[in-house]
Amino acid sequence: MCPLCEATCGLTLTIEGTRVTGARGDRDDVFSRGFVCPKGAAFGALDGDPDRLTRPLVRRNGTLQEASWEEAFDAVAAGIRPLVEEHGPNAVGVVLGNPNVHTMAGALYPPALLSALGTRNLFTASTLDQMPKHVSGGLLFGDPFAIPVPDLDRTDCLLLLGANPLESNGSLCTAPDFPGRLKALRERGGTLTVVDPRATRTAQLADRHLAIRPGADALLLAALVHVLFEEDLIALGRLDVYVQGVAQVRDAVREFSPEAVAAGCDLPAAGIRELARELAAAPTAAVYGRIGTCTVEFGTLASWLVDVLNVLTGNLDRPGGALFPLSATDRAPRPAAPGKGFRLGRWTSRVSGHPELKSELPAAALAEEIDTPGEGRIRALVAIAANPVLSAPDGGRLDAALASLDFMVSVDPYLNETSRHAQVVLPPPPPAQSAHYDFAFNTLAVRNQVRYTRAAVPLQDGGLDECEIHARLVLAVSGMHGAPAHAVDDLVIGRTLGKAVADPHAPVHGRDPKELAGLLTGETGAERRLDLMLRLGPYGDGFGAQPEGLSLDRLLDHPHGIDLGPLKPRLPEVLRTRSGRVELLPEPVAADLPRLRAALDRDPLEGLVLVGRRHLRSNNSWLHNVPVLNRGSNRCTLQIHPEDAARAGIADGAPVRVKGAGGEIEAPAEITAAVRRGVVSLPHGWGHDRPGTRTTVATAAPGVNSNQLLDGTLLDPLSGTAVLNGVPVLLTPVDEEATNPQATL
Ligand SMILES: Nc1nc2c(c(=O)[nH]1)N[C@H]1C(S)=C(S)[C@@H](COP(=O)(O)OP(=O)(O)OC[C@H]3O[C@@H](n4cnc5c(=O)[nH]c(N)nc54)[C@H](O)[C@@H]3O)O[C@H]1N2
Ligand SMILES: Nc1nc2c(c(=O)[nH]1)N[C@H]1C(S)=C(S)[C@@H](COP(=O)(O)OP(=O)(O)OC[C@H]3O[C@@H](n4cnc5c(=O)[nH]c(N)nc54)[C@H](O)[C@@H]3O)O[C@H]1N2
Ligand code: SF4
Ligand SMILES: [Mo]
Repeated sequence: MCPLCEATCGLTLTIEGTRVTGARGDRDDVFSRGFVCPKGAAFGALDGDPDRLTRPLVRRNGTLQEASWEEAFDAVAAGIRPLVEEHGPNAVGVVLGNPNVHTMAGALYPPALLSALGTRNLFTASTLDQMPKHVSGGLLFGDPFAIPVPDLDRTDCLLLLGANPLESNGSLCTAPDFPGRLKALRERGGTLTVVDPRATRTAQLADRHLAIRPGADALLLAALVHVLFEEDLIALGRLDVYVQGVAQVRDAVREFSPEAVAAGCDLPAAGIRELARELAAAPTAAVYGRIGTCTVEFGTLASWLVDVLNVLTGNLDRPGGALFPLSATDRAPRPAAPGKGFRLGRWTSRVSGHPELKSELPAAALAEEIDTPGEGRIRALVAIAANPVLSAPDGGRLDAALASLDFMVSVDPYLNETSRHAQVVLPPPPPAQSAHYDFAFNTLAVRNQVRYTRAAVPLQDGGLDECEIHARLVLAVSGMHGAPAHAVDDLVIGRTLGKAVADPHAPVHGRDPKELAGLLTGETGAERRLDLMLRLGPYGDGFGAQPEGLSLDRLLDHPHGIDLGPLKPRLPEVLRTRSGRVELLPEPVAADLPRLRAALDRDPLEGLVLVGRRHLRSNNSWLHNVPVLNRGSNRCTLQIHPEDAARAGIADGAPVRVKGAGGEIEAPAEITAAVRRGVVSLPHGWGHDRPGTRTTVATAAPGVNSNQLLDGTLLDPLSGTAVLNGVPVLLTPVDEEATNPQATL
């Protein structure tokens, strides 16, 4: 299984000895059916990258040196425990990066790590990404993981905002061959509308491309809702009995007429009305918003409005609309009942008072939590699969903050911009040497299915499976340093079974947990846990209650996976709100709406704003070290519209100085009408020119870090998500600076 993006394609590898010499799409895979993209095809080169660390590193006399695993974990225990004992649990921060959703270890062990540490200082990539969707799902449905997925294969009408699946291969919508699925939508007569300030490859595929002003999606979406009410197009259908707050939403969007938002969006009012009518009239329709609607000023409001539109058009939870997947390791469905609801801000961050979300604090606040003196300061950091020096705002400040820590441990295969600060680096083996199961993405997939593969290549001498690395890390930071790794798994298994046998809805109610634990199969702790989750899950064998049901053994008999069918309606059983209904206008959202109303009266910015972009052969900050992926069109250029370039006196290819609140960087201009006027675009994840790293290829063509333009203060307040798109910047042509320092735009 390819671990490189959310599409989760099955791969067929060619292996010579222990080396992966080829990778192609697995034609028999029940879900991806042979699809592969250039990244997946480069799996062998990535897997065999000579810059990958193969041994742990421990800092001695200031330099990182290879060490044994025993020495490395001893150093972790010695580095962390005394700090916790002296300064309390919050002295240790935890940073979880994106690849944790692609590894089994990242799904299974961080909860144990966090409970062992007891820290409130958790930072993840979610607050640079999808936290607004969690907040919206949490408030509307009572469960932050209840994220509706557009039913790509059956919808008649797709409104896609701020996503570019032709480059990203999709996000919060796991769909191998997303491009093919969009083409199929058009071929069966469906319509595709893309909202994006850039004329992306996805936009080029659409019936309609709306080149919106960055940051204005919440205005556009509010206007669509407005039209539905104004023109009497609300049709909840079977949702009617499950939804409360419809009339309140009508009042809330009263001021957001298409005419009122047209200037802010820079879109014609008539087109907005037409789009609303089309959504309402389509037999089925799905609204789907991603990065460009999340990492913006009104990220949560936009994410909420996406869900509201799906509800008001009756498309939530119906085939062809937006549905909740049911993955094989989800909790088995049970009778609907009111839940506990979702609360935000149960505590706040120390320095800026940012509210907690899902027990996390904003990634943009990590640096200040380290470098601001005082009680409760972060003194040690555990970073797992994270490169926040490049991926979070103001990498320069974070870089300095990391250097000031008393202790840091990184679980990372590379010595890069972030891990170079660690006292201990624990490198996981390459993906071919790791088992793979998509715990996260199966809950976001356009089709229910389940696939598991064991490591394709045996673990090489000296390597340690990432699950074992995580387990031993948990033991090292708790009082159990030196205990066998399986102790962590045994603990989790015991606890889960204890709960299951006490649960009257569980198939194992009343049975003996020890007996059940003895029935688990699997060669590793992680496999036994997977077996447990599958057997207790919605398709499971219930330890004998459903003899035909799923178990690890059954799954191993199907190396290309098992198809579990199309998505099905799940309301009301998914709801966990206190009311037991969809709460359409949650109080925190209502309280944030005045901010959006104020935007109606705001004059659009005169100058330029920055947006990001992704390239098919890139992946955040860490694929630039693979030669076949780091060349050709995959370059760190500043895209600018020809008219804006002419006004600023910028020539194609010439270096441009870009200034933002957090700093300035220099990148070559790429003049292209693919970005709208008033917008410039830089990709993120570049800037590999810091000393002390070991990424030879990336360092040779380093690019610049777009996040250096941010100072970390711009956040979507409800979700703590950094504003990464629609950020004001100033440009100066570098060549002209000497003669005319005022030539800025
Ligand atoms: N300006 C701007 N900034 C952005 C974004 C944007 O659109 N614009 N996007 C944001 C988004 S959506 C995200 S998700 C974040 C991502 O930001 P991060 O979570 O920091 O992720 P990556 O840049 O992917 O870095 C991942 C790290 O994991 C390591 N790694 C790779 N494979 C493994 C593995 O198997 N195990 C372990 N332990 N480590 C591994 C890599 O070497 C790298 O150090 O960036 C965000 N930053
Ligand atoms: N090739 C590749 N694939 C990846 C990744 C990668 O780095 N490279 N990263 C992975 C990760 S971690 C994630 S989260 C996903 C993200 O997957 P997507 O959400 O599809 O992300 P992007 O490709 O960045 O597309 C975001 C689009 O939003 C547009 N945009 C910017 N500002 C606005 C705005 O204000 N409004 C609107 N409507 N649009 C706006 C941008 O121009 C861009 O085209 O991709 C994943 N897949
Ligand atoms: S689309 Fe994503 S999962 Fe599929 S091969 Fe490409 S990188 Fe891998
Ligand atoms: Mo992401």
